[in-house]
Order: sequence, then structure tokens, then C-alpha cells
Amino acid sequence: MDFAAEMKRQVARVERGIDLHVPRADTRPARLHTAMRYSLEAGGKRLRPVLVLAAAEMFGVTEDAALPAAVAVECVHTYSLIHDDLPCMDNDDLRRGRPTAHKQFDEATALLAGDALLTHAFSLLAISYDPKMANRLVATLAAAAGSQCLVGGQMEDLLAERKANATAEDLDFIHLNKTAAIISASFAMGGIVGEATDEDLMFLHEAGRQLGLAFQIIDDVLDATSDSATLGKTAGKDAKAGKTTYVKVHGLAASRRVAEENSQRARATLGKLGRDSRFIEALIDSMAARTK
Ligand code: GRG
Repeated sequence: MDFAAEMKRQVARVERGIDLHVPRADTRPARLHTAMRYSLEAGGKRLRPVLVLAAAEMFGVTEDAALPAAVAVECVHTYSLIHDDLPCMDNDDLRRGRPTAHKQFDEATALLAGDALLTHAFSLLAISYDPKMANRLVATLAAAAGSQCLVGGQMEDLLAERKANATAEDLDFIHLNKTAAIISASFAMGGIVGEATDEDLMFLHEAGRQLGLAFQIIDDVLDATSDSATLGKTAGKDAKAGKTTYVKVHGLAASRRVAEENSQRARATLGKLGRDSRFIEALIDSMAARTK
């Protein structure tokens, strides 16, 4: 398998899906829809939607049945980035190599664009699948995006910034909820579209948690070792903000080791499905070796 070619194909599918399933920029109010598309179309690695498509393909879904689910996940992810960049949160001005949404437009427009992307994700699931499948997809994505996962992880992250003695356990909680939950939901949503068994969904969730942890640890390593031009977002922010990161708590070498261990665990968990997981395994390797 040619991993680079396959990744390119999957990313192109995601981008076509975004174009197809998100209102056009000139839909009234055009400023809002332009802002939604501005952030969505800025690129990014498209990891989460590609995981949805690739997981669905493992279960025999080769046509575009999983595309609305993939776009829904990317809408939720993009909303979280827009809100995270706002002055009341991380106050950042660079994202995906472009000015952040509130810099390009204004704070109120960025806030509304994030709100609208979040809502659109669930609308897309509800209208694109039969009621039973839609229900399972909505429940899975809502759980991962809600107060006990993404939003809760973000809350704990903000709280940890204010306390001097955030622990390794606090950090694991933040990583598992802020980052790994949506990655885990991406795998599971692909499995749901592919009508995976409950046992297989459990393996998909588990592999997603393991990949999510590895991904966030690498993110911490890159923040400490790379530069803004390469990352397309501000580098060195964590140390500057005195943030408790994996690198701060465990050091660079141990962080890299734990990331590698979690990547290997994710590959082993996927192996339990007994399906062709070569593309996803190569994707896991490429995420472990990524430079942005
Ligand atoms: C505001 C509810 C709310 C949540 C914000 C996503 C997030 C939570 C914060 C962004 C900052 C951050 C380091 C989050 C951890 C997850 C992460 C590494 C996000 C960036 O994902 P990538 O690298 O981004 O896949 P691209 O742009 O490539 O899609």
C-alpha cells in the first residue's frame, strides 16, 4: 500500500465532503457562513475525518456513506479550535497557518461560527442516516464533545493553568478528554457506519484513546521543540504560559517513549479486529513521526 497516495485520496474525499455538506459561503448571513468555511477550509491534517472514513472502510464501507459522519467530526473539531483561540481562552492569532477566526473577522463572528459548526455537525448526522444509526452517531459524538470529555477537558486545562501543582494525573485527565475522546469517537463512528459489533466498537474506542494520548503527547513535544512557521500555530506557548504539559512533567525523552508506547498499543488493539488495518496503522506511524 502506498500510504502517501492513500492519505491524499482520503483527505481529498474529506475536502469534497466539506464542500458538499456545509452551507455555501454566500448563504445568508454570508459573514457567518464565510467564517465557518474560512476555518474549515484552512486545511489542517484532517486526522479525525480520515479516521472515520478509514475505520468505516475496514468494515466494508467503500462508498461515501461515512462522509457526513467524517464532516461532522471535522466541524466539531474546527469549532473547538476556533473557540480555543479566542481571547477568553488561549488568545491566539495563528491557526492552520492563517490568522485565527477572531483576528480575520471579529470575536463575535468567531464565537458564532464555532457555535454554528457545532450545531451543524449534529444536524448533518440527523439528516444523513437512518434514525437508528443517526441516534448512535449523535450519542457518540455528543458524548465525546460534551461536558465530560472535550468541554470538560478544556475546563480542566484552564483550571490547571491557574494552579501551581497540576499533577501527572490531572494531565492524563486533560489529554484523555480534550484530545483523545474525539479521536476515539472518530474511530467508533466509522465502525457504527460499518455496523461493527459492540465488541469491535469497544476495540475501536480503545485504539482511539491510545492514539489520542500519543497524538497529544507529540503535540506537547512539538510545542516545545518546533517553530510557528512549521506548525502553522504559535509554538512554545505551553512553556511561556507555564502550562503543565507532558514534556514539563516527564521530560522530552520519556514523552517520546510514552507516545511511541501508546502508538504501538493502538496498533495492537486494532489488530484484535482481525481486519485489514494497514492504512490506519501507517497513519498511526505517520502521526508519531509528524513534524506539525
Ligand atoms: C474550546 C471546547 C473547546 C475545546 C478546545 C481542541 C482544543 C480544545 C484546544 C486546541 C488546543 C489543543 C492543543 C488541543 C489538543 C488537541 C489538538 C492537538 C488539537 C489540534 O489538532 P490537530 O493538530 O489540528 O489535528 P489540525 O489543525 O491539523 O486539524
